Amino acid sequence: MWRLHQFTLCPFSRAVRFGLLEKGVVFELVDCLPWERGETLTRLNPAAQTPVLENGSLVLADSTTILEYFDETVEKAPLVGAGAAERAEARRVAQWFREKFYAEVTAPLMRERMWKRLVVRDMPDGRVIREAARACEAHLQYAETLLMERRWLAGPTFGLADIHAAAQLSVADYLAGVDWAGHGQVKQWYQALKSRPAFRVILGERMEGIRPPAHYDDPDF
Ligand SMILES: N[C@@H](CCC(=O)N[C@@H](CS)C(=O)NCC(=O)O)C(=O)O
Repeated sequence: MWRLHQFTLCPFSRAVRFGLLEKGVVFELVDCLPWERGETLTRLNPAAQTPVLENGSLVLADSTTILEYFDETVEKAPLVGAGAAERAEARRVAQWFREKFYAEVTAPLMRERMWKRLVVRDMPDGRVIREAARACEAHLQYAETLLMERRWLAGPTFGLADIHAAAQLSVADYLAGVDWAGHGQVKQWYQALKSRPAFRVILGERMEGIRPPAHYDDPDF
């Protein structure tokens, strides 16, 4: 049985869970907080980062590596398109959200509204939150332009880019960092994601000590 070492508000773990559930892979969750530098996580992944997926002696770390492994080994629900150009676009948009959106939006929000609250019991820095909100607005605008000409973020079919974007956006939204107003196309796309059973499982979970806004898991937000 696959075991996924993760925590509820880790966007990279969410991406892996979303992909595995879409593909019908059976796994169990092992909750762990990377900042605790636990013995098991550090042994499995010397980088001491979540997510890590293990099955006996096989250990996979890093969300991209894990999702690629399953895209190569499980035929159901392919995550990147059939043609080389389609695959390149899926990877480009996925990386945009995994790296750029994470650095400018998700990571600052996690530090200010999750880590400070749960670990160091400090107040969030309003300046950092406002900067993350400005960055989020620019990313939503970019997604809006992509979705003007496509059904899904990287093309006509759901896949890797949607998974990484949904994972990052859902954590930012949980931490009250997303203003959806004025982004009709993105809202429509996110509504379609919210109706997917795999994503609903993820949205149904709560991180102890932090409550999301009321609209968070509402399909008609
Ligand atoms: N490139 C990795 C990034 C994983 C990552 O940064 N995970 C965060 C939690 S969401 C973490 O473990 N941070 C602790 C650290 O970097 O020390 C991936 O895509 O899986």
